[in-house]
Amino acid sequence: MTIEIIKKIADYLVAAEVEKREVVKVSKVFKPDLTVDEAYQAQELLVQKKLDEGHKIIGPKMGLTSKAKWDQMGVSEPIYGYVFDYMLVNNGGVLPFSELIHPKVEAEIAFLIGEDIEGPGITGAQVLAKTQYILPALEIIDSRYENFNFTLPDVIADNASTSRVVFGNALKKPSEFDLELVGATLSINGQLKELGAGAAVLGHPANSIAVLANMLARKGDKIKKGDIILSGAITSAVMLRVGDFVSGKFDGLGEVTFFVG
Ligand code: 0L1
Ligand code: MG
Repeated sequence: MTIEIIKKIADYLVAAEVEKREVVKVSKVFKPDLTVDEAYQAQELLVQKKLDEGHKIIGPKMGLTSKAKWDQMGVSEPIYGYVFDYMLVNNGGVLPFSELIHPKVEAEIAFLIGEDIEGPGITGAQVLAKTQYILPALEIIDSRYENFNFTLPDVIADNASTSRVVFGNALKKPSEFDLELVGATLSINGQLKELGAGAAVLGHPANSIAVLANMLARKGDKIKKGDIILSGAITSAVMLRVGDFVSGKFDGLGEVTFFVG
């Protein structure tokens, strides 16, 4: 019975994304006692549907990686989702607003992984040793839920609100940086909206990737060589509107921009 509900949840959320319409949270429509494990099962089915349609995974992504977001959601662990190839927007390119529901943008550091990383027990230092490059990124999140009203299982099932990503052009060795101190600013139409440093992401962005490896290990999975992984938001997320020119500047990693068309 539960598996039937989980399938319905995955179908419902894929349809909401494809049809670009906000929906009532799945914990209200399908299962008020939806657990985190069941939500990840629904996310796995959603991911499988996209793979079956021919989309390719760019890498997992981490969400809810700041103390502020934990307090807001009443949780004490981050979540993960998956970025697909159809979600990529060119640096300096156009993000078509009509493809999305109510998008927000946040600044993140991404990790290009050089060797498989298999938990449990992975540390941030081990992640850094297996990271080929780091690169700056702007993540566009677009919760499929009406009025951003969701619980933790709801957002997990919704692929952690993943929607679009703009990667910067700089590929830098992690050893050149003290990533907890890397600052980022997020500006819209030339106005500074948010700022932060890498330490906002679980104390150090590599810690977030280590947590991911350890979470994936619970289901017998691992981080794979070649994955490009968003480590979590350095800044708060900012609502986007048609006509916005968005710029994220990262200390030592350059600028990432896009225009909302
Ligand atoms: O990338 C993320 O931090 C996902 C956040 C999920 C919650 C939201 O949509 O705000
Ligand atoms: Mg994010």
